[in-house]
Amino acid sequence: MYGGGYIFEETKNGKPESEDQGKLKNFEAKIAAGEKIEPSDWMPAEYRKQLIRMIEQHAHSEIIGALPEGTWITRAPGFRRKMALMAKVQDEVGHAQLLYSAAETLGKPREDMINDLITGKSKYSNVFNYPAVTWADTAVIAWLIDAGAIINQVANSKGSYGPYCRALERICIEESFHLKYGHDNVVFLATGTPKQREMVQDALNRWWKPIMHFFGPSDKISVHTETLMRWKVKMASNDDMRQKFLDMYVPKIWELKLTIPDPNLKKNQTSGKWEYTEPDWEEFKRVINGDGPCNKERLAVRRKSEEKGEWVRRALMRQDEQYVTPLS
Ligand code: FAQ
Repeated sequence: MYGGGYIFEETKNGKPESEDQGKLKNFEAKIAAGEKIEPSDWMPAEYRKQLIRMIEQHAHSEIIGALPEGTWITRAPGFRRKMALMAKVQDEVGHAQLLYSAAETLGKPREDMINDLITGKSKYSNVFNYPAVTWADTAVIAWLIDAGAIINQVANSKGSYGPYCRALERICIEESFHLKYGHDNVVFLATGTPKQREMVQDALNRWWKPIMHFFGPSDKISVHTETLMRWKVKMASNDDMRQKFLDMYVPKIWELKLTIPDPNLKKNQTSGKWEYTEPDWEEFKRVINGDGPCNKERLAVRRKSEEKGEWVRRALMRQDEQYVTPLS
């Protein structure tokens, strides 16, 4: 079992169970047959470890992902947009809850996951370390980042780990509402006054690079893809997901007569693949390792809400019968 100190190896007669070739064969045969692996099923320690890493990072991304757009709730133009944005942000936090629950089925306690987030030990998506400078940024996030998330998550919802796949299915249904909301906002701005068009073009210029990074490092340098694809945790490589996004969304962006800030972006008619300027992977590494424009701010907000909510959690857990609220 998953235990204190995160020892993932299960042992049998002193031998790590992950070395049990018979079980491994059955496990891989099940995956090859398209069956789901459930929490009580035997799984190799590395599969468990990889799933915890990926689902936990995904959960953190949803909860931190609520912050860039969340800062616009009070400033959204008009009551209708304010309500829609509030509902979207609330959905994203709900996705985090679903994902933390899915990760918990693998044995890592939620408190430990939150602790790893706020101490900077765990990663979360690069994109949420950039600021939403204007209202148009929220439109671009809701359209294109949600689109990228859907491409990734619809594919991976057909994967091998039952609890994660079921969470992804539900998340994708909600994300598709977000995408429509984001598209509506982008179209409104792109077909509006020259100032509104300029705002949305500026936002696209700011977000293009983080969006290209969003799908993960190129297949040449991706660390985990091979193992994760073998075990059907990832159903396509980072580059293939990026290509799919370009295929689906570049034409839609061009349709709005917006300019994509990459002079090298074009579809190679022979290979059928998009060519683009290789994203700066050094910048990507800096951002995911804590040195992006908003990393410190994002984690400070999470730390603060963790501190402020501590009394509620303690009261709920009834660890302190004599509990008094901070106001008393
Ligand atoms: N950001 O070997 P690979 C959303 C790390 S949800 C940060 O290729 P892998 C909803 C990676 O962890 C968005 N780190 O890794 C929303 C690894 O580091 P490690 C989140 C990244 O796992 C919308 C290292 O680089 N989605 O947006 C990123 O095979 C709007 C090497 O990379 C998910 O989490 C990145 N972009 O592939 C919310 C989906 N890419 O752990 C609010 C599930 C890579 O060794 C508003 N995750 N890294 O230290 C996945 O599909 C995969 O984990 C990838 C990365 C594709 C993200």
